[in-house]
Amino acid sequence: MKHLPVETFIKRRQQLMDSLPDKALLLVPSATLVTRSRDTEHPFRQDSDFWYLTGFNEPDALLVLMKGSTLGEQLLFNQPKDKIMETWTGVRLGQEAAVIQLGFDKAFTLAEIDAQLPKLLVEASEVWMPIEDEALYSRYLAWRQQARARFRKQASLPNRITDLSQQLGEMRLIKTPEEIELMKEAARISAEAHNRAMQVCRPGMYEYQLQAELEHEFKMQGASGPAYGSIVGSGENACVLHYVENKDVIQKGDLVLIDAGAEYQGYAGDITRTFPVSGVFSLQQKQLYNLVLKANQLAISLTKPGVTLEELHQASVHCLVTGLVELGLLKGEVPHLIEAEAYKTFYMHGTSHWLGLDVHDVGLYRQEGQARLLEPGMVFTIEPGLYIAPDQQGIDPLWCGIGIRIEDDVLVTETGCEVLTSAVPKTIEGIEGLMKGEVYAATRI
Ligand SMILES: [Mn+2]
Repeated sequence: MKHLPVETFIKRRQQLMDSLPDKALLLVPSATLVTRSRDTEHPFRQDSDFWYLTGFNEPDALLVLMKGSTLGEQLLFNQPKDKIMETWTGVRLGQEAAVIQLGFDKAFTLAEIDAQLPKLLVEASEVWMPIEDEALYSRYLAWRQQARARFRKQASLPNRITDLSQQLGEMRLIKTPEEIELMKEAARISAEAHNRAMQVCRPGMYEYQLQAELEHEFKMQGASGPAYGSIVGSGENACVLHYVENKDVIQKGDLVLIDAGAEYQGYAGDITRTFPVSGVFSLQQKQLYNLVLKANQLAISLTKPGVTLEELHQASVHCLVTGLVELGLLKGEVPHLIEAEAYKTFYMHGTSHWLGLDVHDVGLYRQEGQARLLEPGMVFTIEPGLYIAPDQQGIDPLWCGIGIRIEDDVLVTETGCEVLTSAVPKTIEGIEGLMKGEVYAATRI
């Protein structure tokens, strides 16, 4: 299992403080447990920002950073050691070990928050925190009121709060070499799970059984589980973009669309593949599939520093519309069909999203009204698709109920890009070969 060293997290905290004015007070809360039913909880998943800055996987903690603070610059408030509670819910790190293992200047118990925060506020020049976090904001107001009451004379409280999420989003958008290693592992495990699903798929299986095959592979390979709800849609279920019920029997002659990715050390893989249940594509399936594949490969070939995700989307749309006209599914002039957004009947989603600790990762898509330019270290998906509704009017019914998406994860490099998910086939020959039992050798694009 690969782990990031504690120095990485210390450095990130330092870097974040260095990007802000002296005495700026930063607050980053951890996630909390969410009730599933009565006294059971959903599996805990740490808040991505908190994880990015601490590598600490317990609930109910608060990270506090303040450059030049008299109390210490890197502070953690976390659950106390508690022998009885630990017997029930697992070992807690506690304060002493938090300083040693996580590299904090000081760690306090949760009970000390209300005593320490008002003191820090009096010292602070301004405040940075996730401003959409209502629970944190109301606690912040209480600390302010306490500060005013306790330090009536000296109190000159900060009068500006800025959204920390955006600042962190920009940091998280550019992946460091050690993050890229983890993302490659998430992509590799995800790819192997897709290969497994293609190899075991048979008519008569349930969609949830294919889901179980994928998620078994994730866990067996050391991923914490799926990075998002796995989508296994056979036949016309593939036309439902976020189909997660996965409840139907997989029928001979249909395609199966699987959109699933593993989460490894907090980082998401995100792959979609579409393949024939019986191992061989029909003529219509092949024609539509090759069109989506062409758009996928075109967008990948255009990816390099300086281009924008909007340009990649426009290129994909142009490619798909041209092909749809050739197949007779759209009628008219390509530029006009694009302008009128006629293609949205068949292609209604975007081509890309950032990928990282969140599957739809943070980072601005536009800056000052302009689509931002790609830079080395950015990771995102390329996922064109075509979905012909089962009841689509005005076209040959042979096309109806076919849904296809082909999604890869790409890393922008100095000269172009690297496809992180090439270990799972996507050409017709590659997929049919793997399903026949041939060994698949990954290709570059
Ligand atoms: Mn995606």
